[in-house]
Amino acid sequence: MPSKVKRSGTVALIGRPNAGKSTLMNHLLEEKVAIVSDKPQTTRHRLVGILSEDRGQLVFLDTPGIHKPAHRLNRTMVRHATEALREADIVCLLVDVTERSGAGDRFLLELLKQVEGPRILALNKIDRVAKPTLLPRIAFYDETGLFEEILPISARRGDGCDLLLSTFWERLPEGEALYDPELLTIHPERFLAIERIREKVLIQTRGELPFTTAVLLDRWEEEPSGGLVRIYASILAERPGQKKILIGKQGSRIKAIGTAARKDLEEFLEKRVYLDLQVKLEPDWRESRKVLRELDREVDLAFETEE
Ligand SMILES: Nc1nc2c(ncn2[C@@H]2O[C@H](COP(=O)(O)OP(=O)(O)OP(=O)(O)O)[C@@H](O)[C@H]2O)c(=O)[nH]1
Ligand SMILES: [Mg+2]
Repeated sequence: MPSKVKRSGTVALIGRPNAGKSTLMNHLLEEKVAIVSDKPQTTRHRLVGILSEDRGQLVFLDTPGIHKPAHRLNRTMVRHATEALREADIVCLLVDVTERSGAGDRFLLELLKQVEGPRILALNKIDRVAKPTLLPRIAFYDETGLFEEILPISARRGDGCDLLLSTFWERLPEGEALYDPELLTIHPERFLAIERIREKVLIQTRGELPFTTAVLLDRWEEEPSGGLVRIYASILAERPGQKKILIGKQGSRIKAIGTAARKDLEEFLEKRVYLDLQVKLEPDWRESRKVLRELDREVDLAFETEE
């Protein structure tokens, strides 16, 4: 009997910062690949998440939120997103329905006009608004004529996500898997580990620090027995005041970050973890080619930081 035709391709998750792209990817994969926080500009690279089933392979491209870039770091972030948008077989725009639409959304709609493949709109965070408020939103996007489907979802709770997933599968091109079906992602464990540390920094600093921190891996040592891994990393602060916030009173904040990160990493790596975190002052690191290159080193992406 001839084997059934398989489908395989990429779906780019695009949107403004904080729209819920990473939450959606993790939910659809049923695994945490991307870190999530309530601060905008959490995702800084193009992240690959792979969903393999008998019917084929769906490869998600989670992207940084599209915004007006003010630093070299941000220009690279936005470039990762626009490249994913152009390369993907399907583009899914996520819109946070709790936010008013504005110039940023109009810019995204303009970008979407350049896309040749199917465009899907996911109106996210419907758990936070009353249903009738969605209707004018749906009508507005419908009138643009850009979208094959407009689906209200809650990436956090999962509402509407099954339907969204079938919408993707139906539109995927025919073809063989792009990646080994055993893989969940293509990023190295080390990159995913330092991202998890950065997530704890974002969570623990809440309203006090915006998105100006980065985590650099200094050393990663595994014991030959494999039971323990020693991770040495630096948290970068742009200004002395930020360094103080990160360290906290008598080191309380950095200690809390370290404890939360170590617990998370032990579960993730399934090993005992010794974690050494240092806070380093690195003024203007968002403009520094050297720092940005170092940050990119672990991601294992083909992209280069902007020269
Ligand atoms: N109430 C609610 N919150 C959500 C939903 N989806 C995501 N969030 C929250 O929105 C915030 C941002 O989520 P992320 O997944 O990090 O958003 P993102 O689009 O990846 O953001 P960037 O990477 O910064 O561009 C987090 O606090 C999420 O928990 C949702 O469906 N409902
Ligand atoms: Mg994200």
